[in-house]
Amino acid sequence: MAAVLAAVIVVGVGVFIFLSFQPGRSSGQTTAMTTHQTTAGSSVIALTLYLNDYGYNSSRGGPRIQAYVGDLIRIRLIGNGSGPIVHDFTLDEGSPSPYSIKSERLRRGQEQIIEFIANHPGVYSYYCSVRGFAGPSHRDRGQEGIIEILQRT
Ligand SMILES: [Cu+2]
Repeated sequence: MAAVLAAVIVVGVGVFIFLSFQPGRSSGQTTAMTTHQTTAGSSVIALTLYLNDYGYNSSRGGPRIQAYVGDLIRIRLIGNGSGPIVHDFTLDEGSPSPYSIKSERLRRGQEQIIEFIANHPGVYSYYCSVRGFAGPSHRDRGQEGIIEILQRT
C-alpha cells in the first residue's frame, strides 16, 4: 500500500485483458468517488471511469472530479468503446492545464489505473485525445469533463 501511495505521476499498471464481460452502457456506471484520509491531511480520491463512445460513464461528457491540492487522484480506467474504437484520459496543455497526464488508449475490456498528485489548483477539462481519420475528434463529440482542484484553506 505504501508503495502505491508513493507513486507520483502516471502509474501505468499496464494494459491487461479484463476477464469478466462488461456490457456496454450498463446501469452500473455511476461514478462513486471514495475518499481515504492519509496521515498528511491529504486524501486519496478514487474513482472508476468507463471509456464509452463518447463520454466517461455516459455517452457524452463525464463526471465532475473534485479534489484538494495535495490529494492523490487514482482513476481506474476501463475501456468500453465499440468495435475497434479506443479512448483515453488526457489532462494536459491541450485541456488547457499545467498537468501532463495521458493514459494508454484502451479498447473494450482493457484497463489501466492512473495516479497523480493534484498539485495545481484550478478548474480544467479532462478529455479523450483520440481523433479518427475523418470526422470530429472524440472531444468534439463531447468526450470531456471537468476536474476541479481546490485550495485547502
Ligand atoms: Cu475517445
